[in-house]
Amino acid sequence: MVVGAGFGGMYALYDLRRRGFTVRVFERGSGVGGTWFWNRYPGARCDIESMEYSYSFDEDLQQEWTWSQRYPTQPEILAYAEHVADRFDLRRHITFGTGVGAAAYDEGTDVWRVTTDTGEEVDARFLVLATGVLSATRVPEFPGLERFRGQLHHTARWPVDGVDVTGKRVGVIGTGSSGIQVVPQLAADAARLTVFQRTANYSISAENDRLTEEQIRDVRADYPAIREKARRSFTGSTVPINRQSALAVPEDERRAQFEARWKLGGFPFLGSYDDVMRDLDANELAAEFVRDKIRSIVRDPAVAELLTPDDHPIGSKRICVDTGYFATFNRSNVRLVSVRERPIEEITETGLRAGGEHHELDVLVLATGFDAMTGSFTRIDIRGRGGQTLAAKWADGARTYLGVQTAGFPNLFTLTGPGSPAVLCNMFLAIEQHVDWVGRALSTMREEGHDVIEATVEAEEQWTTHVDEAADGTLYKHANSWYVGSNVPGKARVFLPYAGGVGRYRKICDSVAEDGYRGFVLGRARAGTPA
Ligand code: N01
Repeated sequence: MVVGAGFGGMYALYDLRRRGFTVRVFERGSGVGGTWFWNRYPGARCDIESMEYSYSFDEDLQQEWTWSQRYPTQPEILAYAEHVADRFDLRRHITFGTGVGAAAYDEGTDVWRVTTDTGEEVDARFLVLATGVLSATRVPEFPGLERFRGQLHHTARWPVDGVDVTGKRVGVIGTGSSGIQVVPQLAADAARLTVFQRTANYSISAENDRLTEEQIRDVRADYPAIREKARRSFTGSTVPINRQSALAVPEDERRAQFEARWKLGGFPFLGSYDDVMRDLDANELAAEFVRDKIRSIVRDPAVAELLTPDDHPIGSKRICVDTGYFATFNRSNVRLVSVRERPIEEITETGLRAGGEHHELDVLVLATGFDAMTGSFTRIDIRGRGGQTLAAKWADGARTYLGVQTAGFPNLFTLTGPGSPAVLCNMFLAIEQHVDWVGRALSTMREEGHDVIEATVEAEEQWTTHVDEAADGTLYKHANSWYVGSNVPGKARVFLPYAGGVGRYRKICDSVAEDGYRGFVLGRARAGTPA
């Protein structure tokens, strides 16, 4: 059984089916696409380039699908998901409109008993959670939120029919990637837009453009090599990191390099120099360059100052990629309110009170993020050996082996889970690698007469320590972010992704498989395959 029909679940279905397994998928939404099904807010767009943010498993698919822009919009990515579902006839195995509420491992039969929120009970030998790592939405407990009589929308639960803000008074809480994307779009239509910012964020201009026929042709001609290069790279991208130190070059040369990377747009800016993500002094040089950009774009110096991040290294929180975000604050209908200086006191029937001032609002948008990396797993009542819940096991921080399994939960796979590099790279690359690894494991087990696989406690402990140490070589721990769970009150502060590099991670996973699934115990189920 696969839970979720986003890009992870779709590929898991495709791959396990072609390996001869019987697969059933449950999907909460009414269609495929996962993240791109739910995040329909205006301006939603991927921050990885389209020609790379796509499946590589089928050469015809990647040769035939034509992306229109360098950074694809949500509607285009959703259309791609639907195309893939049709092309590979995936829908007939997917039950839509059905979430999975609980799953319990029966130690007597080695079967997962899964209960859906429509009351169906289904047994499965293997349970693959493709529930996404940025899908469990987070709504802060603002006093009075339930009283608000206007329209209230979380960016990741945006209505299918859209929201018409023409002539309306709109408030947005949150200035992460979602807020930074939605703000310019809402500002264009709203009568008044108020942005409630707690932490100023770094954002790099996307420099998005339409793809030319020549660009598409060049990538297609070299697709297999490009994909392979990305798989073996550190960041999952083909744009190289400049191997020089930012501290070792003269100032004018450094400025020219930052400027060139800024013009390139998006994530590659962080690869301007080798040590930007590893050395605080090098990082500060890159951060100051971006702060200068903000000051040069935003006309009101006081607003520019509020928008200028100064409390965390650049890139230590997931860097944002925007289209016209900072310039939006030059519009006369847009106001920035620092809720750090003027904390949100309450939501009222007609708006929001912050720092003693009441803001009348017709529409309130929560761009407040997710219980990232663990929430979509722990919100399901998953019970492994001895009835232990996954939520309880991970209460002090997620512990996994390779990000793909956790001890005490046999035959349960957490696609792109905590302890894997997924969110630090191109999610498609991460998904394909995990699904291929799981599929290969299940095929090998079948050939060898095994049908139970479980990570050992020792392997899990070693991996969890390794994940923590890998982050020590970076600046990620210097920020409060969803990478460390600090955006969710009460969540253990643990660095969740694997920061040791995508290529290295792949090698480790491959070597574990080649070594007879080192760190896993393989065995035989106590009862036959469930019907
Ligand atoms: O969520 P976030 P997101 N009072 O957690 C604020 C991916 N993504 O949905 O920083 C006031 O980053 C919070 O403030 P602070 C991408 O990986 C990708 O924007 O905690 N404010 C912050 O400003 C991304 O990193 C794309 O002080 C409150 C914001 O809400 C990840 O998803 C697009 C608050 C939350 O920012 C998450 O991004 C969108 C409170 N009580 C998302 N609580 C692209 O591909 C929270 N905030 C481009």
